[in-house]
Amino acid sequence: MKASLATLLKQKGPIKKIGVIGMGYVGIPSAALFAAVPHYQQVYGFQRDSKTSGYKIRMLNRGESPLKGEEPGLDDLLRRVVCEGKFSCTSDFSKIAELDAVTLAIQTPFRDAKDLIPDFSALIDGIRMAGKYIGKGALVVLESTITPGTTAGMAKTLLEEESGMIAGRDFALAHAPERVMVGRLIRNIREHDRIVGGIDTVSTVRAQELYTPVLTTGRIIPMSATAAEVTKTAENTFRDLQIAAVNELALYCEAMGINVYDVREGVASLKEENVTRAILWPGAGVGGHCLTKDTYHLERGVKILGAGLLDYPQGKESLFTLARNINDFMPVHMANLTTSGLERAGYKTKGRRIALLGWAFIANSDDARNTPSEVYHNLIKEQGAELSVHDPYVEHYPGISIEKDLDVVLHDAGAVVIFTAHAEYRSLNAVKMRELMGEKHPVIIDGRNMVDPDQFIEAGWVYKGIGRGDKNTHPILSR
Ligand code: SAJ
Repeated sequence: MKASLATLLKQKGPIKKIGVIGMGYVGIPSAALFAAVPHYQQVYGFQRDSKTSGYKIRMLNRGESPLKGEEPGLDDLLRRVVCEGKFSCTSDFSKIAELDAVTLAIQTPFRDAKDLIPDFSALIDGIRMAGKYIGKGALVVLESTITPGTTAGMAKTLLEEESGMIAGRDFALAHAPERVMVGRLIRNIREHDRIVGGIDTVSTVRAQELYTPVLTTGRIIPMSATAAEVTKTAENTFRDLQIAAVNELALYCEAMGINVYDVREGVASLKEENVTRAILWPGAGVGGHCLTKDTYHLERGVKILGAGLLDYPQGKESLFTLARNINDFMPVHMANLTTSGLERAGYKTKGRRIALLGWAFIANSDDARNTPSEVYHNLIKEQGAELSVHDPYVEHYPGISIEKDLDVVLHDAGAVVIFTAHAEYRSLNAVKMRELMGEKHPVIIDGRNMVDPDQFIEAGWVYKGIGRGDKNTHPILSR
């Protein structure tokens, strides 16, 4: 009679050796934190030695982080665990055979959001590699954000196919979604509660054992693998929905001639015991690798797991995808504000030079994945404008030259458009900028409420801001 998984894990003893497949924003801090746990003996980071990302292996083995941008605590931790010989990075996936646990932190973008077709190619490669080498009693954990049903479905099938073993009998399998944000990776992994969902209880308990030592203030929240997948996709979908709600409100406020930030302050002021009116911030768009796709993972999940079972208003679009459409509209709205702003200054968009401030999708970061700035850039370029891009953090981006010197992008520009809330844009000076631009009525479009409209209006600018219906039709002052 085959020993049960629980017996197998008991015989195997506590987790000592761990592998992390995927050396990116999630995998690197996770591996370093596992390696910092005293009773974890060895941690391997697995990375294919490809032209595009092979360099990471050599950097990591020198104790250097290949992640750009500020990541408090990561550099010191990495240097320490490499120095102690607890962490190393390799492209030799056969080392997985000696491990007690393997986690996968691999990107899961969508190939076609409209038809809900994800691009799981990189994830499938990673799962197959894990399946090829795992031994009896190993634990496999998916940390990537995935369509509900993937762990107990596709992943289980692939692992069993590659290993010739049975999940839940010969090895444990779970989903423990990452919940990190760039700029605070280490803190998020330690302090956020960790959702842990196994395909069975034994797998959940084994995964709890893996993550508990890494947490400081965070707690483990155990549930089933599918519930964990829904939790993760839902928390990002809800955030996207909240942002869409305040973006729609901002569009309404523009049309009604009022200031959305007054309204926001009012709505947020209604507090009572344990109840807050969570109203987020309107803006020029929603970017990043998470909110832009996790709604579609949730939609795909209910389409597959709930096929024929969902009771929903006939012919009505999902509230969640509608929210996606509203947030995807915001960079388009920024283009509309630019065109109407230039018209107020007496110009067509065609032939105008526009200074685009902020290429990163989020403030004070170099992360430009799915940046809304690109949607705007392409739209305005199509209208015949010439664009120059400034960003203090983003170094490179395919097809875009990013300028570090603000004066260079402002020189001879007819309009300035703020897309990212980088801190330095709070101290823009209307008079100095106007001189640099050499325009009688330069135009400014504020997509993140970074500047004081009155300072610019006073200096003879044409001002337009997201949600600023109170200012967007201001009289133009001659200066
Ligand atoms: N944004 C707004 N208004 C807001 C908040 C954000 O327009 O009030 C925009 C940002 O400018 C950005 C985008 O939305 O373009 C996403 O911003 P974010 O703050 O949500 O950053 P992410 O996508 O890196 O982080 C989210 C977080 N999810 C939740 O808070 C539910 C993070 O906790 C997740 O770990 C991360 O997704 C992820 O990896 O899933």
